[in-house]
Amino acid sequence: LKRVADDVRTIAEEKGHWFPRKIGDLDKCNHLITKYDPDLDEDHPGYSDAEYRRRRAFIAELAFNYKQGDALPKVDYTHEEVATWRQVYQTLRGIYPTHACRQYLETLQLLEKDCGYGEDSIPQLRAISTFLKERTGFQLRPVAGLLSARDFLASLAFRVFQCTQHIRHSSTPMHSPEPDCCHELLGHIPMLANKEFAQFSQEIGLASLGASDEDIERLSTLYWFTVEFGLCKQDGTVKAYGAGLLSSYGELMYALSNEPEYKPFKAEEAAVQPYQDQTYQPVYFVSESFEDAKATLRRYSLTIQKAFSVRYDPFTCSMEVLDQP
Ligand code: HBI
Ligand code: FE
Repeated sequence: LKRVADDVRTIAEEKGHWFPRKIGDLDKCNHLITKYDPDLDEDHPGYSDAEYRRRRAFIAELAFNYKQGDALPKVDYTHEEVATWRQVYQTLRGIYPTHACRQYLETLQLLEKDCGYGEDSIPQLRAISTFLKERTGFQLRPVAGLLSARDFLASLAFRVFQCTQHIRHSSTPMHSPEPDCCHELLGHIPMLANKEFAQFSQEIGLASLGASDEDIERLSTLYWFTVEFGLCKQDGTVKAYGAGLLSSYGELMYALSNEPEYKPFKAEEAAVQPYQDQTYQPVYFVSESFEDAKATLRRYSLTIQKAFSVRYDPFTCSMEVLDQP
């Protein structure tokens, strides 16, 4: 039942990489990276917990069976899972007012008011997807774990966010080596509910379609230092807008302390900066403002060289491919 990450190489590669042309093609953008899988990684906190692994397999199966357009699966979370969520929610919620950017705080409040966000239950993807669709046109689809950068970025081009539905192991509520619902729902969703942010997320996605492996690597590194670990200046202080920070109490405190190195955000530099996925980042990029981060990312996306350009048609949920040789 395991989907092993494999680098699919086809004859199409000679003409450029395959990419999804219509939203239903996202059913094929399902290549998982098994680096942090609880069944395969001995260092995963759930590795020696058979019950946790059974639960993970059950939730993974919901994602494997999902087809574009299906109703999003609901998960009946256990007491233990909700207790982990509560601990994460309470701890992080307390520092958001001082550590999170304004845009994040605004949409988090809306999610609390209109979308069941709170410490007492784990919000369901179905309700969140409906909420997002009304606000920014983004929708969710369930995914079993860490996706290949190419597949993950391609989904963004369709304003689809691939979202895990399981929760981290209860022994490590403040840390997860892989994405889980705390990371997605507290880190990514509030930002995707912001119109500006939704737009540049889609633009990174559009730039990735059919791009070379080297460009995918640069785009995903840029994604890492912005969407995941970005900081920006606001009212004279530095605030977090990156999802990896907003879903990790320890790293959020650290990132806004005087320990790490700050660099002014420049896309060309961030796109090739080596990064850390095992521990806190030694370097963060700080943009002059949220708007500046957006404009800089957009400018960079437009520099990616391809033999064609794409435009998303929201009426048919498909890509128009232009200037194809
Ligand atoms: N997969 N499920 C999932 N969630 C992410 O946030 C994610 C991913 N794959 C790659 C990725 N993020 C990024 O770090 C970039 O490589 C695009
Ligand atoms: Fe993420």
